[in-house]
Amino acid sequence: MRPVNVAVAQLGPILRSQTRESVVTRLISLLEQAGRAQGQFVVFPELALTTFFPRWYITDDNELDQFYETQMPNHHTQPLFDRAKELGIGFYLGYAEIAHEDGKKHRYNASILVDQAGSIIGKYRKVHLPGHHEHEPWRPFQHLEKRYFESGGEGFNVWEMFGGKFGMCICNDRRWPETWRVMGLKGVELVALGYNTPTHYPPVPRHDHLQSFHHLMPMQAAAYQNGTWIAAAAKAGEEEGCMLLGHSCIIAPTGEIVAMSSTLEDELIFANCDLDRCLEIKDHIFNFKKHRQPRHYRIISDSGIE
Ligand code: CDV
Repeated sequence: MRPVNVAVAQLGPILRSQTRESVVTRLISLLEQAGRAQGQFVVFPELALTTFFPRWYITDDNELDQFYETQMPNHHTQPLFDRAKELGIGFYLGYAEIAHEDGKKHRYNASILVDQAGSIIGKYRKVHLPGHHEHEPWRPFQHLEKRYFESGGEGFNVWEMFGGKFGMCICNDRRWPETWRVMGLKGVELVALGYNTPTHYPPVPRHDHLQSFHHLMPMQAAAYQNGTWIAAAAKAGEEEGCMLLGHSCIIAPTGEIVAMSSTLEDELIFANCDLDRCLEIKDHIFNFKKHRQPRHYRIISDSGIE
């Protein structure tokens, strides 16, 4: 057995007026609650330090920059790292990143894996950016991720943690089978992810009632098809007039949901995830070495859409 006591820390809404200090205080409170319940690894949502700012068209770069971190940890988030280290808890955290690389300023929707000693051991930059690039006034709210972020260049990796292989992705990535299969091929055993999913999808509003189904169905399939645990944390509830899906969850390698949030507020859910259970799938029904037929899959990576 390789058990890891995983806690998913769902967040309720974060208003635009709320300070980083007040948000980090909420994160620390959830971390401490997780610690009291013997949690070893805590998963926070996507863009967990701010409101979901891509819902606004912001033309002033200085105003936009307020939502990003230029360093991690920084003076706002250091107390979270310090408390996690004291409690011996690892965590996943999503945030907006400004990076200065090749003499240029880059913006990413990023996440990190922090080990029990408080060190960042992994960084991920969101690959699948949903939404649009230009202001679309017909929408009740914008989804300007394509304007405010670049797609990450490092792809989907896995890192050694808790004696297993941990991976990361962010929100829209969870809908793409390729996200999971790449990590699956790298032997992933637990994937942490955060999300901000509006329950209203302006381009196809007839799917609004399916938001929870379209959130759970690809992750349950992915957990099963790749033999991995999945821990998914929502930013939930009505945030600045936009309702965000809850249903934070932990999914077993069998595809079964073993824990799910029941509010749209700050809430913790737990599962004791035995990483050895991944072998029930990886060694048998989805034994890649024995059963995959990659020669028939080339179009997926070679050419994409013709
Ligand atoms: N933050 C996201 O990536 N949200 C998208 C919405 C816009 C569809 C999602 O896939 O949940």
